[in-house]
Amino acid sequence: MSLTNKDKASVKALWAKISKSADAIGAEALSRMFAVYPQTKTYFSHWPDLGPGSASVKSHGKKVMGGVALAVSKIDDLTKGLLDLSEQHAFQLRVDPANFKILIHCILVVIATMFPNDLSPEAHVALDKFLMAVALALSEKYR
Ligand code: HNI
Repeated sequence: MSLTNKDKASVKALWAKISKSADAIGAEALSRMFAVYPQTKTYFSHWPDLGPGSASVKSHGKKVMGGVALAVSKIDDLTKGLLDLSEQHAFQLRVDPANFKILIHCILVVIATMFPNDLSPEAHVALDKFLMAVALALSEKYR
């Protein structure tokens, strides 16, 4: 399931098109995660407002997509590139890594709804493989 050079090129090409909308993608993906998988809200109970469009959702959506941008830039070695983020989620934030798959699913759904013309089946496969590799890399420090 590792990313081929073709997958990497496809992810980079897609990212070049959609990255200017990264903040909006992040906010929408988080809102969907909270709506569709409400158990994920427990990690954010310290926020004043978890509703869609809230300041917290917007600012955190931006941070998450900053992590995705980092991953795109480290696509050749995601394990190393995301090690600090993995460590933070494992030891400070104590997020169950099963949740990574939930959020990347939401990110994929949001990209599909916002950019239907850019998500050919080939781009979809590459993005899916990339996001799964991101979730795996984020899980590294839990081992
Ligand atoms: Ni996550 C903080 C990236 C999935 C719970 N998260 C961050 C930060 C980044 C980040 C970047 C900010 C770190 C910092 O401030 O230095 N998180 C990512 C990425 C993914 C992800 C790239 C997966 C694609 N995080 C998740 C999931 C959960 C989660 C699935 C829980 C369901 N993350 C958190 C929490 C924080 C956090 C909680 C701290 C937020 C806060 O403001 O308190």
